[in-house]
Amino acid sequence: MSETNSAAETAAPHRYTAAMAADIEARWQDFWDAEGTYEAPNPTGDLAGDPELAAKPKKFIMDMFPYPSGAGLHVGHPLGYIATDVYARHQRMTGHNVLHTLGFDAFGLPAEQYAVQTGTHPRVSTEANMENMKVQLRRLGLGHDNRRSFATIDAEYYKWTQWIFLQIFNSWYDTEADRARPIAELVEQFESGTRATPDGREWNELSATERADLLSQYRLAYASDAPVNWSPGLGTVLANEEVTADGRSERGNFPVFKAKLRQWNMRITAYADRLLNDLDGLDWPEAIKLQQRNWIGRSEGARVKFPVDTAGGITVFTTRQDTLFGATYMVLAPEHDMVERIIPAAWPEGTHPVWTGGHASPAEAVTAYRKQAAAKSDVERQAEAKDKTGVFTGAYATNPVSGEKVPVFIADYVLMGYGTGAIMAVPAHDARDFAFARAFELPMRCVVQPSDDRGTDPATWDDAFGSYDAKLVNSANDEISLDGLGVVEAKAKITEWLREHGAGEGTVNFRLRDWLFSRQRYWGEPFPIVYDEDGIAHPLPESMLPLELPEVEDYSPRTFDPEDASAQPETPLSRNADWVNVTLDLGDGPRKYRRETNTMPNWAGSCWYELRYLDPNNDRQLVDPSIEQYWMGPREGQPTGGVDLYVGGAEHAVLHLLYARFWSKVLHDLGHISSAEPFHKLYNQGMIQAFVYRDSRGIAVPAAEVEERDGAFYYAGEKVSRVLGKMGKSLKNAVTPDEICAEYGADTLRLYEMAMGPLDVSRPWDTRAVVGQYRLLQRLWRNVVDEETGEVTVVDTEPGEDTLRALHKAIDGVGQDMAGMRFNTAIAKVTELNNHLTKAGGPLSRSVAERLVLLIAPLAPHIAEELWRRLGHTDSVVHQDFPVADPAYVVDETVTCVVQIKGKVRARLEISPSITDEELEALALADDAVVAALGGAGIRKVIVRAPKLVNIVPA
Ligand code: ANZ
Repeated sequence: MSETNSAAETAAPHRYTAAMAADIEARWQDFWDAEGTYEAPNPTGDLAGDPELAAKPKKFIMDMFPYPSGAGLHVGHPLGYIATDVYARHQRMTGHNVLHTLGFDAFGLPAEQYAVQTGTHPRVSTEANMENMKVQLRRLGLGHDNRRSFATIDAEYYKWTQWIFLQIFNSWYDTEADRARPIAELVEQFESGTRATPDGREWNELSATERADLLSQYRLAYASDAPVNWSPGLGTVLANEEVTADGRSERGNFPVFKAKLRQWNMRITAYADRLLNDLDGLDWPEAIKLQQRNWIGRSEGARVKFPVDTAGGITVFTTRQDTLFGATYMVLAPEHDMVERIIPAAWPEGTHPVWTGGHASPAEAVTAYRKQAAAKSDVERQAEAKDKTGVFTGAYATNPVSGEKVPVFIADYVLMGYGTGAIMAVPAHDARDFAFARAFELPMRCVVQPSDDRGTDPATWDDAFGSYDAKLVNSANDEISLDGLGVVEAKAKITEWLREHGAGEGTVNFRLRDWLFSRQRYWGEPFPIVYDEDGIAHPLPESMLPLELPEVEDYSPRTFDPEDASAQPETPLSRNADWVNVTLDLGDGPRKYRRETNTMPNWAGSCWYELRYLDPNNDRQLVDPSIEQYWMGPREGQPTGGVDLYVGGAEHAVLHLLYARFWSKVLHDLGHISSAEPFHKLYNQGMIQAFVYRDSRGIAVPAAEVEERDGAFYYAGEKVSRVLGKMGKSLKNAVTPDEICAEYGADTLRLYEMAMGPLDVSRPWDTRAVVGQYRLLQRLWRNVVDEETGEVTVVDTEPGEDTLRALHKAIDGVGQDMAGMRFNTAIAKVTELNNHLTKAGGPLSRSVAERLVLLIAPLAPHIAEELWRRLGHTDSVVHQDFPVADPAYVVDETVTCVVQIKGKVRARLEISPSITDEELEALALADDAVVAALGGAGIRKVIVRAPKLVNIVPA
C-alpha cells in the first residue's frame, strides 16, 4: 500500500484520516471532560494526612493568559499553550501532581476598543469572544483543570483584586524592617509619639485632612497630583511602562504629554532594591533579567548642594562626584521649582549674548523656553545626537569644592523626573554637557587624565572623555586633593568630604518611578474607595466587596484631539450620578460619599492570577495559606517560591512581570502568602511568523491564494513581493487552528507546531509542511492497527536486539528532551523510532507498541489515548508512567556529524548512522552551540548530508 496512492487512501476503511482524527479527538475530549482527567487535587489541610499526595512532587505550570480578542486565534497564538501542555503531560507521566489551567485577562483597553468599534457592551463582546476562544482551544486537546479557570472580569475574582488594592492602600513601607506593614501600626507610632509628625505637632492636634495627607505620603497606594503621561487621543493617562521609546502610547500610537493630574499611584519604588536583588534567585532568561535591572536602574552616586546667594542652594544628583572640580556650570530641568526663586529681574552685567536666547530678561527667557520644552516627550529630550538647547537663568551658584561661581541654566536634556531634576555639568567628561558647553561657549576643565593622547585641554577635543579607567587631575583645594587617585577612590574620598562639610552625601538613585495606577476607562475594576465631603479617601470595608462595575449605557471613553495637551480627561463612570453619589455607613453612621470614578489599569487583574488558580472558589480568602504553601511555597532551589514554569512572550519583560512581582512582595510582607516571587522559572517562546505578500501598491494580498512559479510569487496573475512578518488578519496571512484541525486533526497541528524548531526561536509557518506530521501519525497508526480490518496487529513476542536498541534510545532521548522542553528533537526521535519500526516490517511486539504510544502521548494525546485503549487498557493514557530506558540498550555505535555555519565548524553531534536528513537538520538547528553561533540570525539555507555533515547558511 503506497501513501501516495489516493485510491488506497479512500479504500482502506480504518486508515487514520482527518475524519477519523476528528472522531477520535472529539470523543476523548468529551471523555476527559466528563472524567475530570486533568483535575489536580489540592492538599486538604496537612499533607502528612495525605500520603498519596505527599509522595508526589508538585508542578505548577502556567501560560500567560490571553486577552479574549474579537479576532479569535490564529495558529501562532497556541504555540506556548501546546508547549506547556506537552510539558505538563510529560510531568504527569513522570509522577508529578500537575496544576495546569488557563483563564482570561478580560479587562482593559483592547477588549474595550473592540467593544466600542462594534458598538456592543464590553461585557457582551468580551464574553462572546471568550466563548469563541474556548471552543478553539478545546479542540487542541489542552489538558487543563477547567474547574480552576476564570476571567478577570468575574466579580468573584475582582472582588479579590479590589481586596488586594485595599491591602496595599492600608499599608506602608517600613524601611527599617525592610517590609510593608499595616498602616494602623504607623498611626500607632504617630499617636504614641514614637514617630514625630513632620512639623512636630501631636497626632491628635492634626485635622482629619492633615492626617489623611500625612498618611498618604506613606501608603503603598496613594493619590497625588504629579505630572503624568496624558494621552488625549486615547482619553486616558498611562504608566511609564506603557509609553514607547518614541514617547507615544504603546496602544494606538498617540502622542503622550506630561500633565499635572490627580491620579492613583502604587509605591513600587519602595521595593526597588528587593525587586532587583530577588532577580538573582529566579530561573529567568538573562535578557529579561537585564531588562528588569535596566528598568529599575539602580545608580550609586551622591547628592551635592551648590549654594546660591539668593535662595539657599541647588541639590544635584551625580554618579560622578569625583569630577566635582570640573563642574563649570549647572543645569536645572525647565520645570524645576527653584527656577522662580533664583532668577534675577535683569540679566547680570556682561552676560554672553548666546546665553540669553535673545530675550530681554531672564523671566521672559524662562517662560519661552518652558513652553518649547513642554511640547517634547522625555525621550525626545534625551535623544543623544540632538543639538543641545537651553537658556541662562541669570543666576550663579557656587561650586562647593572649587569655590568658583558657576552659571545656572535650564535645558531640556535634564529631566524633572530623575534624581533631583538638577545636574552639575562636567563638560570635559560627559558627552551631553560637552555638546551643550560647545554650543553656549562655556568653560571646560579636564579633571580626569585622558588615557589616550588627546592631552588635557578640552578646547582641543572632539568629544568628552568619559572613561572610568583613569586618574584624577586638577582636583585639589586647600583642604582636599583627589589628584592621582582612581575614580573609585576619588568618589569615596570626595563623598566623605562632602558629608563632613554638610555639602552632600552618598546616595542611591533609581530610574524606577511609582506605578501610575488609574485610568479614565469604563472597562476595568472600580476602585473600592469613596470620598467624604472633605475629599478624604476612605476604603470600603471588605463586606462591601466586590464593588461591581455598574451596567451603563455610555461606556465609551472620552477622547480628544491627540495633539490637545490641555484637554482634561473625563472618566466614563463619572457620568452616572446614581452610582457616584451614595450614602454609606462606614462605621460612623450613614454619611454621604462620592465614589472614585477612575478604574484600575488592565495590569491589575494579571498581578495575582496565579494565586487564584490555586483556590478559585474560596470566598473567605484570596487563597488558603496551606494550599498556597503547597503549590508555591519556597523550597530547595526556589528560595522565593513561585510557579514552577511560566511561559509567555518576551514583550512582557517589564510591565506585567514587574507589577506581579511587586504585588507578590506586598502580599508576602503582609503575611498572606509564603512565596515572595510569583514566577520561579520563566520561559519565552518564539513567535510563529508568516509570509506577507504585497502587490505593487504595497497592499497585502491573501497569502493562501498566492502561487509560486520558479521562485517568484503571483497573485491573480500579478507578481507580488514576499517578506517574513507577523501573522494577522490585517496582513491577510492568518491561518486558524480550526482550518488545520479540520484538514488534519489537532494532533497533527500540535506535532507540527512543536516540530517547527526550538521553542524559543521564531519560525515561519508553512501550511504545506504540516502534512509531514500527519504522515507520521498515519504511519504510527498503521504500525498498530490493520487499516483494512481495524484490528490491532501487535504480537506478544519480544522484539529483536535491533529494535530494542532503537526503542530504548528513543525512550532515553525523548524523556530528556521533554524535560528540557526540546520538543522538536523529541519529535525527531519518535519519528526515527517509528521509521525504524516501519522499515523492520511485520507486526510490532506489544511491549514496543505500548511504549511507542506512551512516548508520543504528551505530543499527540488523542491518538495515543485511542491506541492505548485499543491495545486493551481500561484506564487513561494520561496518568500512565512514562517509559524508562534500559541503559544496556542506550549506548550504541554513533558517528560524528560536523555542523558548519558559513563553512566554519561550530558543533559536532554524536548521532545514529541511520539518521535521516530531516532528523539531522532538526538536531543540528537545536544544538546549543549552533543556536549561539547563529545569534538569532535567520537561516537562508541548510545543506544536509546525513550522517556526516550539516552546513548552515545564515540569512
Ligand atoms: C556629573 C557627571 C559627570 C555625570 C560625568 C556624568 C558623567 P545614571 O547613571 O543614569 O544614573 N543626571 C542626573 N540627573 C539627571 C536628570 N534629571 N536629567 C538628566 N541627566 C541627569 O546618570 C546619572 C548622571 O546623569 C548624573 O551624573 C548626571 O550627570 C546626569 F563625567 O553628574 B552626572
